[in-house]
Amino acid sequence: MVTNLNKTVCVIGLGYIGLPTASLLGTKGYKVHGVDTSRHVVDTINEGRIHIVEPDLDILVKSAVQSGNLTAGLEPQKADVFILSVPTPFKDNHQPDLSYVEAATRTIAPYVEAGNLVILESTSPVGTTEDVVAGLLKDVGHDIEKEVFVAHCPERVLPGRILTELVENDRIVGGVNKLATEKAVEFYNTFVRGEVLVTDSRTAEMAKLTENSFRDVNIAFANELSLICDQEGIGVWELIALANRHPRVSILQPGPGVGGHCIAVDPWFIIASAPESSRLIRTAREVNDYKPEWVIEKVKRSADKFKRPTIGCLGLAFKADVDDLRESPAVDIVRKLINDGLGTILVAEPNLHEHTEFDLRPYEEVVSASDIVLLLVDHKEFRDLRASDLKEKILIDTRGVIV
Ligand code: SAJ
Repeated sequence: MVTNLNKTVCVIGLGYIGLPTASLLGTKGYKVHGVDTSRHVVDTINEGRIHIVEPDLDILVKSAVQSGNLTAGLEPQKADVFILSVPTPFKDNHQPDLSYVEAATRTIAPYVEAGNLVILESTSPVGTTEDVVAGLLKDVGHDIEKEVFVAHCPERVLPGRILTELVENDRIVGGVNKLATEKAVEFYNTFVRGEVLVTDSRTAEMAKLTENSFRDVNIAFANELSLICDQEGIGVWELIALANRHPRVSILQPGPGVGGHCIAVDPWFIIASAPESSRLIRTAREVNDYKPEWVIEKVKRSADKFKRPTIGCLGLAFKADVDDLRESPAVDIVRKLINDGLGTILVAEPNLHEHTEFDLRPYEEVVSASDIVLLLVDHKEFRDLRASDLKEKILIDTRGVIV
């Protein structure tokens, strides 16, 4: 391991990646200043508390803040290393929205000095590190060939396991030139136990998009199977378990659709830049995006059997045991069921205290009051439910967890 010699780091964006990264670096000897546009986020962190749910993050943030190694603010500070971890969503037409990366780069530009390293960690379309980050810094007079080192190192951590994976995962590092790559590799080697793999910034960008597209395509296969099995009267989870006993088959799990800020988004970055060549990736997106509609149709067919059914929806998050609702198919499904006036819709989300749109209830109450139980997320709380306890109810289990 290389020592960090009390270097300073400025992290822009204190969300699901920025905050864990900032607090981890704060406990590894770096002096870290985190920046966010939300006053609430900044205040919460400065009090040593967190605004998101992620195992053990509260302990890490508290310890980094108490040691004085992590501060948060609305404005950047001078630093040796700048890390940009801001959102990269897509626009209505599925084209990448790089406005946060542009804004973050403009925000740090006046603080950047010769010798600094600037790293883009946000998942980005190919060329973003060169054209947007290095490009904007160059436009304001920075010498990105010899003085300011710009690199991409995509985050690859799985929500729910972020702190472990931040340290243990291999990282892909690619600079806009050789010198930038070297500087960035040196930095990651100070706190990553996994291997730091070296490439250029465009390949690093594409690698991240590839990983998430691979997963999307494979989930689409499972979701397509769930539609076929439903028609054929075959239990899809039993089928997948059996097929997966083949030594070279490893099918993922069907669900109510693919959510989150990564897998449902990143493949579009590939499609946007190579539309003619990415037919499989596009079809996978379409298959996964169709799944929530299919679930709604299934609920409608069951609801037709009642005058005005009570439908209990279990889970809103995009996946198990997180509070993250971004791009969550469960939210879309619940919203549609309410808008369609199918009956009385009850909602449980054990990882949230409240929601601006839905009145959340304890899941036991939701289950007992419902004619139709719609399981949308495989949260640990719901795994204790048994089909035998739901006998007189209709159960639609989109995750295959209730036995
Ligand atoms: N899902 C299924 N079936 C499965 C697996 C997942 O329906 O068998 C659904 C989940 O319910 C969820 C969505 O897919 O709605 C995505 O969940 P996930 O657990 O597959 O992935 P994320 O979005 O939490 O994190 C992914 C990870 N990428 C890969 O595994 C290739 C993570 O390593 C990345 O760092 C992250 O995207 C990211 O930030 O890009």
